[in-house]
Amino acid sequence: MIKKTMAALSMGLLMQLGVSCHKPIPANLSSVSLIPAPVELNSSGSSLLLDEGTTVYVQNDDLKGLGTLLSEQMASLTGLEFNVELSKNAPSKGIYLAIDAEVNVAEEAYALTINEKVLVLKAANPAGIFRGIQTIDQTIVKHEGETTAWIIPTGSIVDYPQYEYRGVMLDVSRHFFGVEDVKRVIDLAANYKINVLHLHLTDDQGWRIEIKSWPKLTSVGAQTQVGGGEGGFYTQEQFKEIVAYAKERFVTVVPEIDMPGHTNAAVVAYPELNGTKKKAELYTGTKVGFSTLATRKEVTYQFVDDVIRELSAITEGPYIHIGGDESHVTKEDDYVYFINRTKAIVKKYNKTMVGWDEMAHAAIDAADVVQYWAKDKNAVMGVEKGAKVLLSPSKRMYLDMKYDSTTHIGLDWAALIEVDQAYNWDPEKLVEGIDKEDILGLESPLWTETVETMDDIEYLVFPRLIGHAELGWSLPEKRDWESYKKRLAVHGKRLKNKGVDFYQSKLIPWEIE
Ligand code: TNX
Repeated sequence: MIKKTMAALSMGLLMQLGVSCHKPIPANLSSVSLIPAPVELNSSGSSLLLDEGTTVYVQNDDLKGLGTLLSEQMASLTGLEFNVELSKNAPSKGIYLAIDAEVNVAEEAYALTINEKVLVLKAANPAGIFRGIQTIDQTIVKHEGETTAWIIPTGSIVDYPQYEYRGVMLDVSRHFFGVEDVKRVIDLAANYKINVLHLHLTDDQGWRIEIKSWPKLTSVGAQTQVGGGEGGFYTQEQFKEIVAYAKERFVTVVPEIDMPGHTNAAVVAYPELNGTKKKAELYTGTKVGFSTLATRKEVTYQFVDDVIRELSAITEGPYIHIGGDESHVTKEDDYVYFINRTKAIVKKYNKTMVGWDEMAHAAIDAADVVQYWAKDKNAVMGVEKGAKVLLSPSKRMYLDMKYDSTTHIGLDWAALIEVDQAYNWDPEKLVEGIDKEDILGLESPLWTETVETMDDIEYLVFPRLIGHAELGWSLPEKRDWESYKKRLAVHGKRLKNKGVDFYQSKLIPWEIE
């Protein structure tokens, strides 16, 4: 009797203190489907319960935005609401985000420890916290017992990326996509720890970025797109909005002005820049390699200087991409002359020059980045000149390639790229003569000749980008197709919840309900 009273009393006391008396649900952190696979993970077999009372604490004001972001991501997954509060010290209960200089194995590294009461996410900088938040989001499991509960399995994770540059490219020239579409791409990609958005801003079919000193680039050059639609462009304010949005998600925007080829839209606007004898007209087809700037005229370098100056001023990241691909009507020595002069201009504005692999023919060096897409020889030449390589092998990473011969959009000139073809390869072993230390990272380009809507984007990007994200982040020994396809299967539900119109490959045992 006395015992019972005591028990009731202490129970009452606990309730008064607001301590819930649930028994932790056993769970296994190792069987959670994390993509990219983390470097180190230990499971301790129990779980932390998430409910309306769970608070996200942040160590300082600078982390408030990230705390809010986590609470929003968790809310959209669970339907629960989570408060965000400031707390200098780790709380005894809840979720805690804190800066810790010792989590410094690599840039973007983070450490996660989860017990039955508290989850602590630590990183040396906010970028690491952001990556860790994406992991937390993926560890949340819906437990369906007598009642449904949202839990996070207990254990610990220490994680960091293999490559510092993990990008996705969107061609907004062949078909234009507005600011909201671009933001959605950033959000979806950032969930998988992608940290670069490359915008292919100019091409034969349209010039998509306002340049104040050369206004006809957009008033004339942005008026159409592939198929004859109305095209469009970003004002500098809109571009800054994209850069700021990306920055909040620790994504760097890399703007590309494709030159000296792929410049039909520019030379229609300013015929004095035209390096061919033919009069240029607005173009809505899909051929490549017919246009060039006048590489030996000074006005061209005034143009390049103005464009790079204005673009650099609104680009926060270190990179400016100058294109340099498929300049089929530019003579080789004119091409080299053009790249060399452009390199000096990019340098003058304190940016790092990136260019497609043909650029390796010019006088490039350790300050530059060569983006491998077509030719091993070019990429190796770039490395021999000291440049870093960004890997975008068209046979593995081109998101505009069809999945199989029945895919309703996309091209097939490089390959048919099923989900396994996109995933099952090793960046370090791709090209003989290019080793891990030569590789800056990986990037998945989406060219949009056949891509007209956000649904089209989603269909070609997902799920292949998710596999590329793992290639760029995870250790080679943690990557395995059999494991990956089971983990990806679970992400089907997540993609569906976010309304992503992804390709439901038959190779994946999707768990979509
Ligand atoms: C090649 S990749 C191109 C693009 C096209 C793409 C279509 C590269 C540097 N140039 O201009 O859009 O193929 O797949």
